[in-house]
Amino acid sequence: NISNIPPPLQPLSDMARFREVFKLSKRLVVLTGAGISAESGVPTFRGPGGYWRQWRAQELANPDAFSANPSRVWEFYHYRRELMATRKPNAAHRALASCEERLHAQGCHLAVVTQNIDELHHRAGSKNILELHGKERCFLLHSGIFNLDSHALHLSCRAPSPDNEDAGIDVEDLPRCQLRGCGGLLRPHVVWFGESLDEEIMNKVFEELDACDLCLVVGTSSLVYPAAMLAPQVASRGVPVAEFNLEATPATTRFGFHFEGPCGQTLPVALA
Ligand code: BV8
Repeated sequence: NISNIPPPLQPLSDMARFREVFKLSKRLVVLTGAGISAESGVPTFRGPGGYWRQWRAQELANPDAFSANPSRVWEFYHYRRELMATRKPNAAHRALASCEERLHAQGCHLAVVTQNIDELHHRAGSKNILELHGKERCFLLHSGIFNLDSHALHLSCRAPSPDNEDAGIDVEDLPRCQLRGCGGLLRPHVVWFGESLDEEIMNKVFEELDACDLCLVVGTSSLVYPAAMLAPQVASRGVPVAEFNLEATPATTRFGFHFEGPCGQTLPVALA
């Protein structure tokens, strides 16, 4: 009967126990998602700010949406890029950066593997960062020249409220390649849904994960693949994994530690 069914695995939330493990760690990998930037005022994908106008990010962050309506997708990314002009790293980003510096001085190693494109880890001072899904700068499809300007985009309202109309910017007026003789339409330098992740970056990620003796998973819903399978793979090797989130996720029961709360508060305590 029901009383004989063992309770689901309740991950430890014993900070003292985690810190014993952390003190022995020589090679740490920290996987981060949108939740680590939430306390910087950057909307997450599935939280309250998860919609831009009437669309979820997933409906815009894909090649079909871009070819169907490049103006709308560019407005979405321009809004997100402009938002970052007034957003700063929070205590969680800073705790990771100072922990990386401290471990490095002790001959140890910390790598940040992030799904985020907001570059807040860079701005907080982290050095060893692997960006799974790119960064928000636009780039040419065939050469890595970055080009951020588009007068028409600056004019468009871009505001996220659902009753805002599309700016309907002519494709000729969207960010274009400045290389002589090209003039091609630029796109954001990110990995969209349905696009493969960069092989070189993934190889480096697997090297870090294979070598780590402790893994943290911070502020991700663990819903998007292949990022969502990385920490469970580490846990399946018997390496300790600690999840820092506001709530349980589909991956929580795979991990030995789960610390519930805003990571801007929990992570600095864990890594002190
Ligand atoms: C690929 C860049 C091969 C762009 C992003 C069916 C089953 C399984 C997989 C698939 C499937 N169908 C298709 C797929 C593959 C698909 C996928 O996984 N889909 C999902 C939705 C089912 N994946 C892909 O397409 C990937 N490519 O697989 O290539 C291939 C090729 C062709 C066809 C098929 C496969 C590419 C995925 C990358 C997409 N690009 N971003 C941009 O940013 O605009 S994804 C984007 O969402 C993020 O980068 C991130 O990766 C992802 C998830 O977001 P999170 O970071 O987790 O954020 P979220 O809002 O979801 O959660 C926030 C969390 O933080 C919450 O848990 C919340 O509780 C917590 N939190 C909030 N505040 C705090 C907090 N925690 C702590 N403190 C706080 N203060």
